[in-house]
Amino acid sequence: MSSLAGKLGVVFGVANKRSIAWAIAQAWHNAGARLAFTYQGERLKDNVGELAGTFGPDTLILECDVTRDDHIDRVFTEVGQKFGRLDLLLHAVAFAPKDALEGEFVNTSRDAFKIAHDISAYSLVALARGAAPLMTNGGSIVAMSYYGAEKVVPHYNVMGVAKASLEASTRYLAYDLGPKKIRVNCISAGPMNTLAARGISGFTAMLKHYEAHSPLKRNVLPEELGATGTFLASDGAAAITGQVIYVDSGYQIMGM
Ligand code: 0WE
Repeated sequence: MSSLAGKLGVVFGVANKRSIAWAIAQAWHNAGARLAFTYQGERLKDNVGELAGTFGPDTLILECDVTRDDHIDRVFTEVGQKFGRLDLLLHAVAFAPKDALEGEFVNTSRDAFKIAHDISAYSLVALARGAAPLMTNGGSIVAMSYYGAEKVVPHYNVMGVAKASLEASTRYLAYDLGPKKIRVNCISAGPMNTLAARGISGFTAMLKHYEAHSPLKRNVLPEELGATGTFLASDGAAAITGQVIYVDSGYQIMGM
C-alpha cells in the first residue's frame, strides 16, 4: 500500500510543468493521494487545467488569488463539498515585485514589502485557517522556503524577509494546530530552474555555485522535492512539525 493511499489534498502554486508544486503534486499522486488544484489567474488556467487533467477528467481545479479572502473561502467550501475532508495542503506560492529583487534591499518600497509578505507569507496563515476545519483526521501542511530566509543571498532581498516570516509562521501554526494533529513544515529547496527563477540575473551562476560548493556537488532534482514532500505528508512524519527540512544538496551546513 502506498504511503498516501486514501489521502485528500489541495495544491497551491502550479504554474507550469517545471513548478515545484507540480513535482510534489505528481509525487503525492503517485503515492496514492487524490488532489485538487488552484491556479492564480486566467493566464495560468489552461496550464494548470492541462497538467491537473492528467490525473483524471473530474480533477477539481479552482481559481485562487491568495490575496483574496473570497477566493480562499470558495476554495475550501468547494473542496469540502467535493472531498468531505482534507488531509494535505501544499503551499508553493511566492511573489515580490521584480524591481525589489534587482536593486538594494534598503530601497524596498512599503508597497513591495507589503505585497511580498501578503502573497508569500500571510497566505500560509490564511490557507491553514481555511484548511484546518476540513482536516478532521489531522493533516499535513507543507510550504516551500529558501536559504535566503536565514542568510543574505544578494538580490533575494525582500523575498528573504518574507521567507523568514513564512518559516516563523510555520512554527506558530504548528503550535496552534498541533492539538488537532495538523502538522506544518517547510521544505527549504536549493535553487530550481522554475518560472519564478527565470529572468533572475545570475541564476545560472547560482546553480554552478551549488555544484561547486554543496557537499553533494550537484543541484537538486524536482523528484527529490517530491520525495521529501511525500515523506512530510505521510504518517511516517507524524511526529515532525514546525520544522524546516533542507533539500539543498547539504548547502545549508556550510560556513565557507
Ligand atoms: O523564492 C524564489 C523566487 C520567488 C520569486 C521570483 C520572482 C521572479 C519574477 C518571487 N517574486 C518574483 N517576482 C517576479 O517578478 N526563489 C527561491 C528563486 C530565487 O529567486 C531569487 C534567487 C533565487 C534562488 C532572486 C534573487 C536571488 C536569488
